[in-house]
Amino acid sequence: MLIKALAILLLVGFVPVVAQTRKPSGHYECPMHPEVTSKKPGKKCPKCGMTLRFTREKPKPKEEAPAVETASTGTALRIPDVNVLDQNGKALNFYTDLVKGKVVAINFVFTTCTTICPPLTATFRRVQQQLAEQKSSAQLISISVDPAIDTPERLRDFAAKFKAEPGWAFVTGNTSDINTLLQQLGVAVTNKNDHTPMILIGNDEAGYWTRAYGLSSPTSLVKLITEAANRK
Ligand SMILES: [Cu+2]
Repeated sequence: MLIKALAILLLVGFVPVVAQTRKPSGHYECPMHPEVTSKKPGKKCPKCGMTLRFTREKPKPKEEAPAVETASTGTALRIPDVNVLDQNGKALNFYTDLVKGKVVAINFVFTTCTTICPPLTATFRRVQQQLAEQKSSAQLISISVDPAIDTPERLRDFAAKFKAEPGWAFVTGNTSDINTLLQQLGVAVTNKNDHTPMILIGNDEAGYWTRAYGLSSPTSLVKLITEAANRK
């Protein structure tokens, strides 16, 4: 009798375990707003309208994502002064040379990407042209999410292909420095093909940062950059 009861208990306990292991562990997450998550597929982000994507990791506890939170609330973002190289092979300190005291727009690309990087980069090109037309300027920065492959030479060719003008830095460096940078900016990716079309727009002097969808129209991005520039 006791054995029978135990067997039933074991069976009852066993079934949910099997069901659980079959379910892929993970959640759906907005590529632009990682704090927006859902257990169910097909949901859209209320902030930007993008469909949430399946992500294997468990949702991050809130205290682990301070960079993301600060970025989306428009307050100061701590930007590391890591050593980087630009497309001309020039050694720069990321914060001091590219961000300090400036209005900046940053996107995240890699040169061998065949999906969103070409349109992201073409959008930045149009943003640079439109800023020049309205006689305003901002430092544009494209950070490689694949620094081991993206040498300065590769970045120079990539920049030339998209007719980047001066004032647009393509940045690479050693993998650990670039990873630190990406983490601080809240865009660390475990797989480069999973990288987000998010761009960061900021006014360092005003301590103002905001995020935008990198494939928005160049005109709407220019508007956000101008708004950031006008912050006091
Ligand atoms: Cu890409």
